Amino acid sequence: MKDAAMEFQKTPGWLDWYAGPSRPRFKPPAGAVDAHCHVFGPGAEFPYAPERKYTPCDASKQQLYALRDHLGFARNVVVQATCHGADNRAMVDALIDSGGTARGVATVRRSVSDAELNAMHAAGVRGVRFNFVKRLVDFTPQEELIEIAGRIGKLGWHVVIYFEAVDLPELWDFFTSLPTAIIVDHMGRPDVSKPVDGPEFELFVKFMRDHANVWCKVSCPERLSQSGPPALNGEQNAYRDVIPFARRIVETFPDRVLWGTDWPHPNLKNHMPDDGLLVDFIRHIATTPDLQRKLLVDNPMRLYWPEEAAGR
Ligand code: 0GY
Repeated sequence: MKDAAMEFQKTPGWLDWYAGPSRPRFKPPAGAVDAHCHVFGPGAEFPYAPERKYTPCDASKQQLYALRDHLGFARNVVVQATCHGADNRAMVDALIDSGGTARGVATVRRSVSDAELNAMHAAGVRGVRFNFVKRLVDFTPQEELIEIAGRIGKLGWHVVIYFEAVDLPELWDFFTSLPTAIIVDHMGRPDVSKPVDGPEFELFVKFMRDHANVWCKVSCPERLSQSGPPALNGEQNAYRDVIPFARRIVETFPDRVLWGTDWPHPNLKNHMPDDGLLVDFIRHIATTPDLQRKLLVDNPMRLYWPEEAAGR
């Protein structure tokens, strides 16, 4: 049974996602996966969580799948957003409706039952997300997260982690103790005004180099960039300060990188990206057809559709 319809007021200043994105000039390889995107509500059907730190605009599964088709992608990985807390119904509903073309990443608490985990697995969930970005979530004790990681590992799931680069030293021992594959959101949010070979990003590269279970999403130039969007720089130079960081990761770890739109782009303050131009940006970070195929097809298929990847 659905909850009674509720009205939600967007966070003041909230930027809605970009309507009418351009059609990318870069044609993704056949079977490409958008491995980081969200659905928001709609709030009247899937209410936002009481403990949320922001109230977004609605962004439905139909709108997400229309964008997928428009951009020339074939599949999605829908990541539970913090505005839905540990209520995964909107994300799971999107997976069920996708006809097997979407997998999901959930947020769960230690109180989750085995039956709930099994039902999410049947719907297509393949991971849980641990979020350490302080503006998005309240603190969760690490012993609770370790317990969850042990349980979901038995299902063959992985852990997605989201954190700020400055917090990596403090979180290092916890991350390296996790028993599953670990997928880092948005390159660990580097400060791209610092050198790509400076101590902060070197630590992240070491994290990946020393731990073969760590993967990375080379996503969110629009979130990380300080040089800014096409409107400021022209399309050729858009988000140019992010390119060396993303390229370094793609070229050093070509078999452990993923890419996603991050649609509908929560919490952007200054501009809302044209998703078509974000797809065009891929050519700057994965510069050969071989790297592009690994980033967009082979790697996400191995992680989220291993049963199909094995037969390819
Ligand atoms: C992202 C980034 C953000 C938000 C969330 O779950 C979320 O609320 O992930 C952010 O504000 O940086 O990956 O969507």
